[in-house]
Amino acid sequence: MRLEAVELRVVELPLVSPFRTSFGTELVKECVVLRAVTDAGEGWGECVAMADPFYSSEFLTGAAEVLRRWLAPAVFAAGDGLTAEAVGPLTAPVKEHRMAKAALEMAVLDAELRAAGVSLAAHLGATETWIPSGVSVGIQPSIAALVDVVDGYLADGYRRIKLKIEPGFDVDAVRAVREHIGPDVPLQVDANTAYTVADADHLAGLDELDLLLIEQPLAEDDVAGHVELAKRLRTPVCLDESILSAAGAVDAIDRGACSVVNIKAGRVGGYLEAVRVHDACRDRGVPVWCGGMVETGLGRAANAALAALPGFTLPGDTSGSDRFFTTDLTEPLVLRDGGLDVPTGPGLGVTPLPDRLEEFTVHTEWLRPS
Ligand code: OSB
Ligand code: MG
Repeated sequence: MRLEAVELRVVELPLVSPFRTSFGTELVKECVVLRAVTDAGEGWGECVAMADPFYSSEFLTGAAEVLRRWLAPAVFAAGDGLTAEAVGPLTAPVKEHRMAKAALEMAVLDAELRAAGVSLAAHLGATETWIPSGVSVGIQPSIAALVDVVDGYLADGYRRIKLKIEPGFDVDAVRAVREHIGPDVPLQVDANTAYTVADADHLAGLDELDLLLIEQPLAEDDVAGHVELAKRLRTPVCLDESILSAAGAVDAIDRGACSVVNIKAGRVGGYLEAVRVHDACRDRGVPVWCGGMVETGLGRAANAALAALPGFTLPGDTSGSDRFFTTDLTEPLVLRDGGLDVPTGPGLGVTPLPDRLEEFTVHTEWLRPS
């Protein structure tokens, strides 16, 4: 295969409601969407870098720049014989920028799989045709509002609730939700690095609430802090922001920093590395689940494929399109019995609807070999 051109778009989709985390409030979804044009046909990629560098150091316009100046040229230079597997090695001279690399690999992989008539799920090694879905619930203006929002998602059928927490909106809010939903609904929390190890005694107040896990309580580079916290909490510690590769996951697990791993393909540099994270965790008996980055239907379909691998033993943040969007870029992914059917069509199994893509695009450019 040969990469002939890449269409780089910036899209903006309105959200159904503001999504608040400890690092900020999103009012719209903004991301880079790539169309890889190859001699074997087209493929689509979505970059999960957010508008601001508050979840990680990557950000939308930075990702666009690194794609246009270094990543696309490196893959154009491969000429004939390009494979999706080669995109990682070809772009390795560029340090970090994993979300940008992941988007380009995703687009090339989609093109390759569409040409071969193979679904992403089959290619990655999926063993399930349907996956249970959890939902990530943003920080709300009050505990009463939080309980109402959770009720709505349970009525939709979600199988697991994840509450965003931050200092001042944590143990009391989670206790109120646990008392309201009862002991049987799987519940977990995500702090997005909002605490320090000095908060260990306070966070131990979560231990009696029977949580599946606490996600990323401390700073992304604070491995030692997570080791210490894991010893002081009964609630299992799960890492998100800290895990950037399969090797990093192995290191965190071996050091005792976490006993569960959130896998996001963008954060680790692509769906192929995500499978390697999954394999490493599975070898070590560590459960994984599929995280989300408020993806459009493109990334959402790909996440459903990834989450169908056998080591994904906990429900992911694999919500239906309508959790975030009234109108998605693709045909919506629709919740069925509290989960998603794994797409079966070639590649991602979904494509942007042309009129939607035009409606939501705020910038378009073409990248070509020089
Ligand atoms: O930490 O898991 C996170 C969204 C954006 C950035 C980081 C995170 C999240 C979520 C939402 O929790 C997950 C989703 O897409 O449903
Ligand atoms: Mg998280």
